Amino acid sequence: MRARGVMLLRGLSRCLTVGIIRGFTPPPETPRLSWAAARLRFHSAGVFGIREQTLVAVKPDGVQRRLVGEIIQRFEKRGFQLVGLKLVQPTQDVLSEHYHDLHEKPFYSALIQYMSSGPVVVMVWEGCDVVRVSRMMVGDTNPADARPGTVRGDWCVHISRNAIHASDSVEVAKKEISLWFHSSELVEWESCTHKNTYNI
Ligand code: IDP
Ligand code: MG
Repeated sequence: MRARGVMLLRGLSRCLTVGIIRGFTPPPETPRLSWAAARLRFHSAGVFGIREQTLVAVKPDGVQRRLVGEIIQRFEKRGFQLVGLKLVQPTQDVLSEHYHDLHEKPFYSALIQYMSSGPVVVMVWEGCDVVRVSRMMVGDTNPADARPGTVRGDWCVHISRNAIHASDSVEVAKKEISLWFHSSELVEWESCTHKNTYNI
C-alpha cells in the first residue's frame, strides 16, 4: 500500500516537471555584436551620451570683461569638444525665443536689454553628460550662491550680470542649439584625445 503511494507521488512529480519544462519557452538569443561593431555603434549613435551637446554662451558682460578665453579654456581642459563657435550681436527675435519661458518675470525686459547690449559668444560643446556638467561648471544663477571654482562663483557678483549661459536639459539644449546655429555651422570631428578621455 505504502509502495503504491510512493509510486503515485513519483509519477505525479514527473508529470509536473515535464509539464513545466514543456511549457517553458526560453527567450530568443540576443545576437552578439563584435567589439569593433559595438564601439562603432556606440560612437556614432551617441550611446552613453558621448555625443551629447549643449549650448554655452558668454553673455555681453563676459565678453566686455574679456572672459571668453578663460571660459573656453575651462571647457577644453575639462575634456569637452568644441563643435561650434561664433561671436554674434543677438537679435530681439532670437533673445525673445531663447528666454521665452521667462517672459512673465519682472526682470524680463531688463534681461533682453542686457543680452542685446553687445556681442555674445555662442558655443556648442560636446561630450559625456555635457549638459549636467556644464551647469555645474557655470554655477548657480545667483553668483552669491555659486560655488568658488564655477564661472559665476569666480567672476560674478550680481544675478543680473552673471556672464554665462548654459542649457539646463538635453531637450532644451537641442532647441537652443538649433535656435542659435545653422546645422552647417556645427563641425563633427574626431579628437585625437578621445581614447584618453573615454577609454573606448
Ligand atoms: P540660468 O541662466 O542659471 O539658467 P534662469 O533662471 O534660466 O537662470 O534665468 C535666465 C537669466 O535671467 C539668468 O542667467 C539671469 O541673467 C537672469 N535672471 C534670472 N533671475 C533674475 C533676477 O531675479 N533678476 C535679474 N535677472 C535674473
Ligand atoms: Mg536657464
